[in-house]
Amino acid sequence: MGWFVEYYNGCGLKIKVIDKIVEHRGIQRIEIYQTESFGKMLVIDGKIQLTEFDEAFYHEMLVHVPMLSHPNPKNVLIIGGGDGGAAREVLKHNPDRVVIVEIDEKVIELCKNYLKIDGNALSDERVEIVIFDGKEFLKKAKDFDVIIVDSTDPSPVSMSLFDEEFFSLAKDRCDVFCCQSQSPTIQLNYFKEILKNSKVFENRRIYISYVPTYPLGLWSFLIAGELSLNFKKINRRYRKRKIKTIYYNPEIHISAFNLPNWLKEVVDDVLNERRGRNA
Ligand code: SPD
Repeated sequence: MGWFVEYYNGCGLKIKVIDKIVEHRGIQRIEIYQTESFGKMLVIDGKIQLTEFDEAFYHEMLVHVPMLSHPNPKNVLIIGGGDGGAAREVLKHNPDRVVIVEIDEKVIELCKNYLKIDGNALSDERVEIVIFDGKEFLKKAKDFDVIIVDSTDPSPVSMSLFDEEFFSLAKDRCDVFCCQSQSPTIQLNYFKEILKNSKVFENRRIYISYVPTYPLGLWSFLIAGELSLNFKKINRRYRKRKIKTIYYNPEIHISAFNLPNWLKEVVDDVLNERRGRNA
């Protein structure tokens, strides 16, 4: 069929597509493609959200780092995540209840029918799906053990999930919070904004992962709350919960917090409210 190209600041990723499986234009433009090398691919508003080839690299790191930071996560909130990949990973921890708050019901419908990466999580009886704005939901929400934000890139639809008010609401409603925080290499402004806006969390930390089909391959996550970076503890929980993963392991969990010097400097500058080299 041709090539799909995702453009970022001054460069782009070009992926050979065989077929467009479905497209819907509503509050977001949702497309699902069959690619030549990466299986099916979900694109929202022109940005790759996942490919079958590497979605686990992202979802496992987004989910297992916060879930294993908690001693007993039974009640979990996912904001976004309408494709069901994050819920699939959360269910591996045997929670009592998982609430997915997704603003765009078409994401759920199309992913359930055409993408099918959720491992039936979207139909699991422990999973409750609420079609609503994530921030508005939080205003009235009760407490969760873990809140995970699996959002799209900042856009008019998702922007409210990245501001100070959102982080402040989230802080009051969970023990452990985690969100995706964009590419620190090619989306540095977004990355710094997220870090800055989350200052309500006293002990927030950044960790990174490799996701080949995301901008420049290096992806970041922000985690906050009651954290533990003790390898023995994380490893014990991973084994006790009998988690099976293809990317995540407790060694990677700990090492993901070791940032390269340039990124450490950016993070330190924001945390200390300094105007650094990269301001
Ligand atoms: N451009 C990459 C944005 C990735 C964040 N969202 C991914 C959603 C997959 N569940």
